[in-house]
Amino acid sequence: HPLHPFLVSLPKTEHHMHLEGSLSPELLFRLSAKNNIPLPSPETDPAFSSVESLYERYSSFTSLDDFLHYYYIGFTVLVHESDFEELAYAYLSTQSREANLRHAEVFFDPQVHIARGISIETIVSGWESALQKVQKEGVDISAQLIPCFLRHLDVKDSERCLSLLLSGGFFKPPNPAEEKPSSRRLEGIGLCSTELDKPPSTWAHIFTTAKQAGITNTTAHAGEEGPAEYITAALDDLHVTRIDHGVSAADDENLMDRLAKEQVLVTVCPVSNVRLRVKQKLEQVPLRRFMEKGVRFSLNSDDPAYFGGYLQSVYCAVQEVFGFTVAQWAVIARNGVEGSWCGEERKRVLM
Ligand code: ES4
Ligand code: ZN
Repeated sequence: HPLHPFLVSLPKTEHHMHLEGSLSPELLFRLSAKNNIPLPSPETDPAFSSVESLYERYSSFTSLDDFLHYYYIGFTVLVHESDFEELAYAYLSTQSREANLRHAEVFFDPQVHIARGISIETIVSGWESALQKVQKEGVDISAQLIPCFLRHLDVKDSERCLSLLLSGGFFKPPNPAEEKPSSRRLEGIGLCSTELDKPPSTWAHIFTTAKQAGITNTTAHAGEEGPAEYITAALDDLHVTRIDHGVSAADDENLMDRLAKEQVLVTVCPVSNVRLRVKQKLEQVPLRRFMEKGVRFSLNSDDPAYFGGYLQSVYCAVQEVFGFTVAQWAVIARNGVEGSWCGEERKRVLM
């Protein structure tokens, strides 16, 4: 494509990538061996016969829950701080070089790790080491880690997790004298996993408690498999400042107006939507409607190791189908910076 070199060099932000979703089958098998963590036997599930057969299985997910089954098996091999560091380093280092990624906000699911006896500190420390290593190599990238509460577990589990996050001081600057935007170990919270029959209102008190504790950056997966009503509920009941996925918004004209008026950033994951059969084809992801309506969106890879590609391949797939102009790409890039949680100083550098 004639715009290909432009699209590669375009400075990018990514706001919707799950750290555990960057665990490749290669690293899954390697960590399984290193940490002595058995995977399902090939007799139980032939997908685990080889790296190739696992990739093959990943290419035919039938739903969000079908994917989440494999995604949570992947978690089991992540044990040591160095495992999380390796995972984070691979993402930050590769994406800054391959896609000119300049700012990343990366999700993780603490509840599943806590249930396995892995502390939040282990994950956050591994992440911080990886970011420092990449920055020491001279890469100009900023990045934040965002814990997500999980809807497939009882909300009481989210309550326990929030308590651990707050008592662990993760939302405070390591040095209180240095309080400024983006100086905390964790910069916000999210909500993800299964969406159907899990209305956002169930998590309202979690988000209220978080706000009272000074957490202002909040987001939720809404309108992926769920209806537009769940997006409205996330805005009204959780008071989130961002919406993850949000593709169902296109079914509700009033909601589209509201998202545009309130300048809510929608973190769209077009390739993920096709892989999880939220949409049959890329063409059906409502990017053109969003663009025409002035609904701000960023483009994201979601779970790149599971959905067939990292951020650059998402940009290329979108360009192939939607054929945006250079001016439209500039709008997408600018909205991504505007909607980031990196603080005004960093935003000025990225603009
Ligand atoms: C996710 Cl694609 C998707 N949707 C909801 N929750 C998730 N967690 C990881 N990937
Ligand atoms: Zn997601």
